[in-house]
Amino acid sequence: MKEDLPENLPVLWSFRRCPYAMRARLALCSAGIEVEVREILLRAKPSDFLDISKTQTVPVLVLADGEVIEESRDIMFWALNRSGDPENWLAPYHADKAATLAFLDRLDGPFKTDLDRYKYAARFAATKQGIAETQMTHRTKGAAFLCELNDILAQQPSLSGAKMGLLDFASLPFIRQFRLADMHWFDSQDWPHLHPWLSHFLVSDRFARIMEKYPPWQAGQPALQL
Ligand SMILES: N[C@@H](CCC(=O)N[C@@H](CS)C(=O)NCC(=O)O)C(=O)O
Repeated sequence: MKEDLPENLPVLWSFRRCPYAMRARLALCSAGIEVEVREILLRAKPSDFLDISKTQTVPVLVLADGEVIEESRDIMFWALNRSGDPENWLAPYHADKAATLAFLDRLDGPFKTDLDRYKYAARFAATKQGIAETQMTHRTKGAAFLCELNDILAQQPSLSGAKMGLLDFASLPFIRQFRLADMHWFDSQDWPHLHPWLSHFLVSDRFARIMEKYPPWQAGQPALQL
């Protein structure tokens, strides 16, 4: 975290534990793009954030010219394209755009739905039995997707191909969350290729860097850099 920043950096409105914000931060770091980070509390969003964000969700990136990029996926693509993609994260996209977008749609659509209903089942059912059933149904569906990822990782070192890239870093924060719902259960699953892929990420300097803690942003505070 640096405090002495150049002026007119893009501003990233972020929330440390949000998987969407994590993948945006991962892409910005890979791209080497300097941004001012403004950490917010989702239960107390500052008015400056509410004023610029249509969706009122994080992450949001505000460029120096005032352009606002609201979707994490768009922030990833913006950062990688803008920087010339130094780590070649976009290799799978260049190789097969339709398959890459279909993967991201599946991840952000059905898998994220299963993740939320598994992790926060009490929000989706009224009785104890209903909660338990919701949890099991969506854990099973999410696990089927994770089995598929394990099978891909049996064939190649990463979801993106020979090297870690867009598909890996777009999905790892969500898979981490799926594990956190019940680590004992997750770690006991027969996914011999998925487990080391996730663990490697969780102990990486890359992950440590984007998980640095920032105090919630307040108007007038010195700018903090990612
Ligand atoms: N489609 C958005 C979704 C972002 C999103 O849903 N973020 C959550 C936090 S993980 C959020 O800000 N929720 C608003 C809230 O909880 O008030 C993206 O990909 O950036």
